[in-house]
Amino acid sequence: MSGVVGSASGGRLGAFVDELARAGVRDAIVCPGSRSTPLALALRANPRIHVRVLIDERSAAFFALGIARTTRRAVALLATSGTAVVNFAPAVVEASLARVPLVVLTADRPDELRDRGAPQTIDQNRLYGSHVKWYSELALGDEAADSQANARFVAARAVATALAGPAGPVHLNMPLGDPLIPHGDLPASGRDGDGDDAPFASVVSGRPTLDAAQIDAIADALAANPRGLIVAGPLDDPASHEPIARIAAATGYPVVADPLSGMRLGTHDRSQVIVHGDHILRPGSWLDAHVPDMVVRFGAMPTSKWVAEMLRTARPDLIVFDADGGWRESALVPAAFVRADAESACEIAEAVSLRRTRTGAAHVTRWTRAWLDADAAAGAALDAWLGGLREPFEGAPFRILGELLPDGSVLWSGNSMPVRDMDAWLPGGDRAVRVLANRGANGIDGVISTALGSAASVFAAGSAEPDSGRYVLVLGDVSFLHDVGALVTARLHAADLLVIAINNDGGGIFSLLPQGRATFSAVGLPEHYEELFGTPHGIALGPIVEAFGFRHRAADWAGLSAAISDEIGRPGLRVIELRTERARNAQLHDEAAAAVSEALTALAALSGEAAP
Ligand SMILES: Cc1ncc(C[n+]2csc(CCOP(=O)(O)OP(=O)(O)O)c2C)c(N)n1
Ligand SMILES: [Mg+2]
Repeated sequence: MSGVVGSASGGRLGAFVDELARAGVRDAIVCPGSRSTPLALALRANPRIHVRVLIDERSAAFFALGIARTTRRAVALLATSGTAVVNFAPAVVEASLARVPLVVLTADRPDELRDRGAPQTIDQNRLYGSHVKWYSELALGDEAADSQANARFVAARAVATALAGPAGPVHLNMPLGDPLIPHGDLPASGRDGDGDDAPFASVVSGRPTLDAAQIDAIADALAANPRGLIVAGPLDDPASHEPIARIAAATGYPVVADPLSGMRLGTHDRSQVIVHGDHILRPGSWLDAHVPDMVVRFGAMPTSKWVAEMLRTARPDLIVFDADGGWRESALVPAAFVRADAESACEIAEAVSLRRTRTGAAHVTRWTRAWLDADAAAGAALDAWLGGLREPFEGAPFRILGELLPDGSVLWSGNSMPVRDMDAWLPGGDRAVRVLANRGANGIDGVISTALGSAASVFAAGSAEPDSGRYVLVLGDVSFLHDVGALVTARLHAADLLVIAINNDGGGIFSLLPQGRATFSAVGLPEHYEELFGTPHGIALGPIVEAFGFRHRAADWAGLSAAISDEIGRPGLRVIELRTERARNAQLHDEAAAAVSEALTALAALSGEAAP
C-alpha cells in the first residue's frame, strides 16, 4: 500500500477519495480546519478531483450546490468538526428539496472524545435530520485489512445514493483520530496503483416504465378531455422537453411554462408554449371561459401562485408526472401520480395521437388557439405598457435578458420578487438558455454563492451543457446583503458572473403580499410595516462591491439595456445596480396586471365561448 496519512491510514482515505472519483465526483469544496486535515489532503492528492478551498462554510455549501446543479454531478463538500458543519445546513436543505446531489463529509472527533467537553466537538450525529437521503459514520482509523474495501463501498454508495432519483444530499460523518498531519507520502490516487478505473460498487437499475394497459388508460383520459392544460413547473431536465412537447402536440393542450421548466427557451417544439401563464391564470372573465377539465403537471409546483389557485378552484382531473416518486402537489386536489420516464411519456403521446387520428379529431383545436391568442395578447399588452414607461421597473431586466442572452447562457434568479418577475416577464425564444433558481426552499440566502458555483463550473470537467460562459444572476438587495460573504468566495475563486441587483432598499415583496403597507395602515400601525417587513437599510452596494475589488455600475432606466448588453460576457464578477422604490413598484405591478387583464377581457368578449 503506498502512501500514509496520519494514523487514519492514507490507504483507506486515498481509497475512499479514489472511489468518489471513480463514481464520478469531479469537484470538491473544502473548508479549512484541523480535524478534517487527512481528508482535505486526500482530496487534494487525487488528480481527478478539482479542489476549491472556501473559508465560509455557509457560502461554500451553496457554491457546491451551484456546481452540482450546473454539472448534474455529485459534488463533495468537506468541513471540520463543530459549528462549521452546521453552516452547511441551509444548502443541504435546498439540495434536498431541489434534488441536487451533494456528498457532505464532516470530520468529527473520535468516539472517546464526544460529549466530554473536548474542544470544537458537537453532536454531529444525523445533524441534517430528514434532509439527507443517507447518513452514515465512516471511521477510517481501523487498521483491518478489509477496511479499504469498506471505505470504497461507502464512497460508492454515497455517490450513487446522492445521484439516484430524486437526487439529493448524503452525509458521512467521519471521526478522525490524532495525529492528523501526514507522515510519509500523500495517499495514492489509484486502487493501489493498479490503474483500474472500474468502481468498486455500482448500481444497475431499471427505468420507471408503464405497461400497455397503463399507457392506454392515461391516453384514454387525455383523449376524452380536449379542454386540458399542461403545466410545466420547475424541472431542470433537458430529457423532459420532448415528451412534454409531444404530449402537447398529441392532445392539443397548451403548455403553461414556468421560467424554470426549461420549456420557454430552447430549440424544442415551442409551438404550444404559453409564456404569460402568471397573467393569464389570474381570475377574470377570460379564465372563467377557459377553465380546464384536465391538467397534466410536470416538475415542481410552479412559481406562479395563480396556477395553484386555479387548480384549487377549478378542481380539474389532475395527472402529475414524476419519475422520481415525489408527491409534490400542494394545491391539495385529487391527483394521479405517474411514475414514467421520458420514453413512456412519449408512448403516451403516441397513444393519444392514434386515438385522435382515429376519431378524426384535430390536434390543435379552438381551445389551443384561444390560449395561444391569450398569450400573444398578454405579451403585447406587457410590451406596450413597458414601452411607455419612463421610470425603472423591476421586471424589465428579464425582458431585456430574454432578448440578449446568447445560446448556452445560464440565467439565475434570486427568490422573493426576482423569480416572480422572471415568471411574469421572461419571454420565450429559440436560444438555449438554462434558467435556474434555488426553488427547493425558496431561501433568500446563499443566492450569490450558488450562482458563483454555477459560473465556476464552466471550468469543471464534464459539464453536461454547451456553455457560452454567460452567467447572469438577478436578485434583490436584501438577498444581496444576506450573502455579502459571497464576495469573499468570489475573491477566492474567480467566476465570470454578471449580477443585476434590484435595490429597492428592503423587502419589496411584502408590498405585494396581504401584509402590505395598506393593511398595516388600515389597522393604524403603518410604522410597523417598515420595521417588520420593509426593512429599509440604506446601505449602498457600490462601496461594498468595490471594497472587494469588483466592478460596480449603477444603471439608470434609460441606460439599463445598454449596461446589461455591455456587461454580459465580460470576465469576473460585475454588479449592475438598479434602484427602484418599493411602494411605487407595487403600483407598477398592479398597472401591468391591469393592462393584461384589460387585453384579456377584450379577447374574452370578442371570442365568446371557447368550445374545442
Ligand atoms: C433565508 C430566508 N430568510 C427570510 C426569508 C423571508 N423573505 C422572503 S422575501 C424577503 C425579502 C427579500 O428582499 P429582497 O431580496 O430585497 O427582494 P425584494 O422582495 O425586494 O424583491 C424575505 C426576508 C426567506 N425566504 N429566506
Ligand atoms: Mg429588495
